[in-house]
Amino acid sequence: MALRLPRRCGGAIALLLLVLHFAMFVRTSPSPNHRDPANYQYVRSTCRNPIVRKEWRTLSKTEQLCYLNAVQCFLKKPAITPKSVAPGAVSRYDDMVATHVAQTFSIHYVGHFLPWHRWYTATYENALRNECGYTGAQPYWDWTLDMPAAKFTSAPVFDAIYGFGGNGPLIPVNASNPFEVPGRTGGGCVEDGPFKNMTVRMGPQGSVSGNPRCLARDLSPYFAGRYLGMNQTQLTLAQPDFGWFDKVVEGGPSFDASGVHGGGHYGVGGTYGQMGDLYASPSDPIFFMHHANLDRVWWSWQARDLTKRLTDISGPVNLMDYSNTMGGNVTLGFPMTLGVNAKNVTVGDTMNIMAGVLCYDYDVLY
Ligand SMILES: *[C@@H]1O[C@H](CO)[C@@H](O)[C@H](O)[C@H]1NC(C)=O
Ligand SMILES: *[C@@H]1O[C@H](CO)[C@@H](O)[C@H](O)[C@H]1NC(C)=O
Ligand SMILES: *[C@@H]1O[C@H](CO)[C@@H](O)[C@H](O)[C@H]1NC(C)=O
Ligand SMILES: *[C@@H]1O[C@H](CO)[C@@H](O)[C@H](O)[C@H]1NC(C)=O
Ligand SMILES: *[C@@H]1O[C@H](CO)[C@@H](O)[C@H](O)[C@H]1NC(C)=O
Ligand SMILES: [Cu+2]
Repeated sequence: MALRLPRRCGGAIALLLLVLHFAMFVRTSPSPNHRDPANYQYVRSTCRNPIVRKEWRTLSKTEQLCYLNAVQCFLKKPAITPKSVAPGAVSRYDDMVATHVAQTFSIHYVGHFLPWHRWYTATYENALRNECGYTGAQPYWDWTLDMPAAKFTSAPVFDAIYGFGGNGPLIPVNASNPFEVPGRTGGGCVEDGPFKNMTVRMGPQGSVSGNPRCLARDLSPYFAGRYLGMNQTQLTLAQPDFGWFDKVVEGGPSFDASGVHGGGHYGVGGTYGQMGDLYASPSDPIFFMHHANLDRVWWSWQARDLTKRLTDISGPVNLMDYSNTMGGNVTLGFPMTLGVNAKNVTVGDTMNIMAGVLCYDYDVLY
């Protein structure tokens, strides 16, 4: 399907959006700390006009198509990763997935999990803007609005025209993947929407040699219902320090000990969908919608006590090393890389979404 190209992407509807945006504030009363003008001055030291990330369903239809169209463009741009690094990378989109695949075990269940994924999502947002003419900000998917479980599959993000398409057909679990995500309902190739014919190349597992296959989804409303509700989100936000906050976001590796992070990955990806693949999960464009919301959870948590939380970082340098037997904790100076996709930064560079290398805001916080 040729995605219907909106006549113009950006500008004309800004006024209407401003009005909608304002109406939303009045309705949901965001956390007072964040909107406190004194605090705002303090946060926005170098970022005068942050782009504002909004929830998918609050975008106009034109804005939604402009975003989806920019993703299609990025899927067609030629890769820049050297063949020696990722021989199978064909598109710029593959470049992004390849860097995640290659670093899988050094960016999850570590102290810099949230900082790395903040920089990763912002880099994707910048790429859509700088390389594909997108003029908006990265939207986010507030899954708490699609709860309870019975409402999950009708979430606006799964819309076939103004969304990322829906589930794949049901494929029974077999011996090739014994990890049956509870409540899974799909597993086959996505059957509708703009990414129906998308070619996924990176993965499975650590492979970057190129394994062309379809984009698959395996929705589990049950799993999503268990971990993506306001109850789990509030539990996350109630954590006293970054160490606990990060642990509750990431949860444990078992399905029964998930957090909001795993809730989105397995709720969408199940057993056979890419979102459920720890390595190649960014292959599904919905990944960035989910991670923008996780980032919003983190920023919501930070904004409740900026004085302390703009610099609060801890957690292991090494995978799952929560008792520090293999090494120490991550600190603000800890280096992070996205390969060819962005310049190298430190954890400290990513703590404030409105300073230094970052310059975006959220319309509404938790
Ligand atoms: C997918 O590809 C098939 C065959 O090339 C084509 O008929 C179909 O319209 C395409 N669908 C989309 C959504 O692009
Ligand atoms: C198991 O299912 C996967 C996913 O559909 C499929 O690719 C694979 O061929 C199946 N394996 C067997 C042994 O049936
Ligand atoms: C949140 O609600 C869901 C759905 O009722 C439930 O399965 C889950 O255990 C609850 N989580 C918490 C932390 O209370
Ligand atoms: C690492 O951070 C955790 C909190 O995330 C803390 O409990 C622990 O004492 C720290 N370990 C070291 C060696 O500083
Ligand atoms: C960025 O960091 C990576 C990993 O440490 C390193 O290999 C690379 O050379 C660095 N790039 C630059 C431009 O410093
Ligand atoms: Cu990840």
